[in-house]
Amino acid sequence: MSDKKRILTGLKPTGELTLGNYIGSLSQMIKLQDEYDSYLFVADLHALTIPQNPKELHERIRRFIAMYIACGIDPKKNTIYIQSENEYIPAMSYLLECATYYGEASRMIQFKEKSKQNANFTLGLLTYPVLMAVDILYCDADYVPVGIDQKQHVELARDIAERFNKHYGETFILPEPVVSEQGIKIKDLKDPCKKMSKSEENPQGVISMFDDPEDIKKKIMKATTDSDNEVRFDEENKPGISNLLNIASALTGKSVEEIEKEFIGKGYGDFKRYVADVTAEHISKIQERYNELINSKELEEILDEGRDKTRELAKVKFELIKERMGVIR
Ligand code: LTN
Repeated sequence: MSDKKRILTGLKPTGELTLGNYIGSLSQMIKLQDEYDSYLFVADLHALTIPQNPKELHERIRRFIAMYIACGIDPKKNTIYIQSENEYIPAMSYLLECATYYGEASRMIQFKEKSKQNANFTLGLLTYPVLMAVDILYCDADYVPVGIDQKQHVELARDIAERFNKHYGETFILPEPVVSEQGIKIKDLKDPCKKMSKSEENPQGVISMFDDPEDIKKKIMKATTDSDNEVRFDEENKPGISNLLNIASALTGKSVEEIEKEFIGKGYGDFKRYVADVTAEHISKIQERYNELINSKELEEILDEGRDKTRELAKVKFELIKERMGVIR
C-alpha cells in the first residue's frame, strides 16, 4: 500500500472540455498526481440528475476519459474509472441517504438553484450530494480538489461521515475540500471579463479541446483586445491581452514577463499569431494522443483496471457499512 495521502475528484460528463478547463483545473490535477495517490473518475450517475440524451452521454463518458489522459493525466499515477461501473456506489448511497437529513440535502445551494430552474426536478437532484459523499468516503479520500461551487457538497460528506462515525463507530475518514485559489482563470476570447465556459452560446470566444487547429488559430486572431498595441500584462485595463499572455505562458512554460519582452516594439498582429500558433500546436498534439486512445485496447485496459480495483475497495466498505447498520443476515 502506498503511504501517500489520497486525493479524489469526479468530473461530470456534461458540456465539452475547453482550453479553460485544461489550463485552469486539469493542470492542477496533473501537478498533484506526483505527490498523491490520485483517484479520478467520470461521475456519469451524477449527470443523470438532469435530463440527458442517452447516446450522447454514452459517447461523452469515453471522450472525457480519453481527453483527460491525452492532456497528461497519467494512468500509472491515477486510478481512473467510470462511476456507474461500480455498483457498490449507488448501493452505499441508499444506506447513507438513511443517515442524511432531508433538511441538510434540501439546503444545498446547487439543489435550490437547479430545482428552481425545472419544476419537474427528480429525486436524484436531491440525493446528488449523498451519492457524492459515497464517491469520496468509500475509498477513504483525504483531499478532494473541487471548484468553489462543490465545496459545500464536500463539507456535507464530512458531516455525514462524522455523524456516522459517532453513531455507528469509526467507519470513514473525514475528507477535506481543496479549492484552488491561485489557478489561472482563462477568460472568454470575445468577452475577456468573463470566464471561458463550456456552456457559453457564442463559440467564437471559447476554445474546445476538440476544435480543429485551424479554427483555434482563427478564434485567437479574432480575440477582443484593446487599441494601444502594446503587449503588456494589465488585467484591469488590458483584459484581452492579459488573457492571451496567460494562455501563452501556461502552454509554453515561459513566464509572462519573458513573453512581454519578446514582443517589445512589435504589434498585436505578431503577438496574436504567436499565441495562435502555440495554442494550435499544443492542442493538436493532445488531439493526436486522443485519437490514438479513443478506440484503443489501452483505454479498455485502463478502465478495466480502475473498475476492478475500486469495486474491491468499495465492496469492503459496503459490507462494513451494512454490518455497522445491522443489515446483515
Ligand atoms: N459534483 C461534481 C462531480 C463529482 C465529484 C464527486 C467531485 C461527483 N462526485 C466526488 C469530487 C468528488 C461536479 O459537478 N463537478
